[in-house]
Amino acid sequence: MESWVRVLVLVACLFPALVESRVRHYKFNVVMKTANRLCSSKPIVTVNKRSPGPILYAREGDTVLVKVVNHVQYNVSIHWHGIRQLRTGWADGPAYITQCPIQPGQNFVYKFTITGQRGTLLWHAHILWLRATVYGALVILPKLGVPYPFPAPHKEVVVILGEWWKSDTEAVINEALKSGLAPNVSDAHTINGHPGPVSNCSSQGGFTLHVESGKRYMLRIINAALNEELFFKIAGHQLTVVEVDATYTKPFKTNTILIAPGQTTNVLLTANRGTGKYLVTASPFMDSPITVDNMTATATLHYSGTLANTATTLTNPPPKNATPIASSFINSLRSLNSKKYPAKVPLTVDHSLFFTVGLGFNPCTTCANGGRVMASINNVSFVMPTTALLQAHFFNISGVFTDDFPGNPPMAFNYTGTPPTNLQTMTGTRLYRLPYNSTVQVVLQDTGIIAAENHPVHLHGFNFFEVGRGVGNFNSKKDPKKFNLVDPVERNTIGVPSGGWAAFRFRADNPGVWFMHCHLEVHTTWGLKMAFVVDNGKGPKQSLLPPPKDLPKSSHFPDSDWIHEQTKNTKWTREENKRFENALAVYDEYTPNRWHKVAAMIPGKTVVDVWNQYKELEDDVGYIEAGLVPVPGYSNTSSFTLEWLNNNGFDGFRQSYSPGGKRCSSARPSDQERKKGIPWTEDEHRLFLMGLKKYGKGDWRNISRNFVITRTPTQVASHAQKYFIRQVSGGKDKRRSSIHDITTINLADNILPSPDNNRPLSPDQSTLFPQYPNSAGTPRVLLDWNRPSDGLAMVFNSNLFMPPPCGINSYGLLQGQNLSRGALQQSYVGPHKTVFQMQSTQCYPHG
Ligand SMILES: [Cu+2]
Repeated sequence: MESWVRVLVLVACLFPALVESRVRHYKFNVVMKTANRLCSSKPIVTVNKRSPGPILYAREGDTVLVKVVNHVQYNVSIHWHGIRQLRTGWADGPAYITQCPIQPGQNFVYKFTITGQRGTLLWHAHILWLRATVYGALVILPKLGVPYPFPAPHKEVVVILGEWWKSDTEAVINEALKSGLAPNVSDAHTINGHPGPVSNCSSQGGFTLHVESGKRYMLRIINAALNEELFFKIAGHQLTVVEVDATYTKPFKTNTILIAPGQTTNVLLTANRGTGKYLVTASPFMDSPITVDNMTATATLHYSGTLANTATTLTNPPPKNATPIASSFINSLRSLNSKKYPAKVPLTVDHSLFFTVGLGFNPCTTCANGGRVMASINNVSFVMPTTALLQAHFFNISGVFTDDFPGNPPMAFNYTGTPPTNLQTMTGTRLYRLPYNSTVQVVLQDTGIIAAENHPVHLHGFNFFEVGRGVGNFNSKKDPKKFNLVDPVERNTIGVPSGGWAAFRFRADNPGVWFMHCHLEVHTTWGLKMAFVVDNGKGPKQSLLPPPKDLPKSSHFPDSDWIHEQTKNTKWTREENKRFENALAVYDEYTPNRWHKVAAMIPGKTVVDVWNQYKELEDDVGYIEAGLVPVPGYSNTSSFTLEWLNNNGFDGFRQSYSPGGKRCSSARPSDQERKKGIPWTEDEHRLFLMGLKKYGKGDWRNISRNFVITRTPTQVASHAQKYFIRQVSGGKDKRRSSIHDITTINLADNILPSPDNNRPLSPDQSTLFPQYPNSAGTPRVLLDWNRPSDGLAMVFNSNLFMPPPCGINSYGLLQGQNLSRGALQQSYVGPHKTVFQMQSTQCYPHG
């Protein structure tokens, strides 16, 4: 051996950390597949033709690349549930929150590094209700050579729980949205994809967990169900809980575990019986009067050497309303809090938030009961944006969201007692802004509106510590005294008890936009969601990284390659500035590919250059406005010729820009025809100032929407620009007086309307009822994909029911389709029989 090779090998042995981190590549082909369950078959969306999908294995410290190729007719995005995504929020996955969805025929490589985490998590689709079948386990092994803090198991097995509908799940939720009522519950629960033997239906078998007597196993249990918390137990065996949500816990023994959607639990199981078969059950937990799927999914624990005709030892699942069993399990959870794995609970709180979570009821003339069930946080039902929030945040795109999410409910009431008379919720795309590294306490208070209910609330981008929980109303004086700040359980999904509250703390050390929502999919759909926007820190590695090159296209930056262009020249000449101003005037904020076009008008400047210049200009105007800076270089009005063109036909252009093209989602609701070329009236200007006061500079869309309703956002922007110039030019200006001289100082506070109480239906809400093109006949599509395992090119003939292109919108009704379940089912029935295979545990990373 060459000596330098020997040195390398020696280094590798002495410093395993230097070589152990690996890059792991996965390919997820999202494809349709006909699946058989409960004596009926239907086409489902799958990853690599499997549901549950492939297990993603990695080690702590690894970088994971997953190429997701969308071969189906839905828009798709995948969420790596519980992965912290430090500074890489672009790979988090919730559609319209951190990315535009991957459109049919498109692909995206999710790239993230797993830092400081090891354990079991899950991945799932994060759009529509696709996660009903698009889900799988995410197993993070400790770094090479690092042992578990508990006795090593002989073998590890993934046990992933799910829910199965005979009907198409998109049809189920669309019907519900149309009627305003709750969606149908599932027809069965599943364990590794199998409901288990079902009466009246020839057995398709069930999952079998093979064990050898005397050996120790680790079960990585995941609840991937859409809408139900589940109990899990095994006849005749105790389970030792050692980890939840990829954080180690103090080990404790239990007969039954409780697991909410989005949660994971690792348990050790000792096969301490000689032989035999033992029933494994997954059954619903629901301790309020809400309809659930009562079916118990079953599997079998099978000792090697057991005779085939041996009777299975049975067990009764807990009653579905077994609150004491649920509470006892949750109250037993504690962080391991060892020297190696300390519980870093924030001991002080910078932001103390009190959020009510629950249902509501809003008017709806077309709905069955004249209204629709809603859900909200602090009475805000979150409206999904049409531009991804993270992009809007990173690129400072105004009008997509506001950062005024209320830290407290708008009105105090007896949350778990008599509900208020008005059950209506507000709507909005409102975020809560957090400075980098601030500490946050959130108390989630369930409300009894319509019905009290458990809410498993999931926070993206962070783990948090569950410092307390209780029944009834949270008492801000007494309850915090009982908080556990020593070894509270650390997780990413917290179960808010029915008619009670739960409190958690976290440190906002991950810049980006982070979704928080109920992990009961039905509640999320109804609006029980919000997001935090965490600002960049000032230090190194405290900023959100730029978006990846292949991030699915949005309306604002259809060609996202631009970010990777190099900055060429940071100095700007007077001439360049002038060109820049002209370009801004020509291409307004709604212009697709705006910065490319602006850059094209200034020779020698790249897209990044103009972007930076724009940011600086914006800051300048802000400072000038605030009176912090004596009028700078731009003082002389003749050199500051930022006269924005007044609506030079962009509305028409916008409308002709096809929503089927590169937009993030549905077509931007077309602005009504508004007056063009007509001078602003004094009243309009006053309304503008009110809007400016309410929404701030830049949110022209909301100012147009809620105040100056006679003007488009572009017109408002243009007007604003003139107004600010007038302000900047101040006394030096010798021009005639104008309405621009009316400033906010002239406005009496008491005349400010409160548009939130009385605002028209937000255009964003119209995305609930989009117009779909009717699908012409049964599509017959030919799709190619490579199965990563064998590399064979396959031909997929979807000569079955396919929904119309839903790529455009997440919350669409299938208009023009027959929505009756029977009709759908009939069209699903096919001769295909599919066997879903349990993932074997032998595909560990070997590096
Ligand atoms: Cu909920």
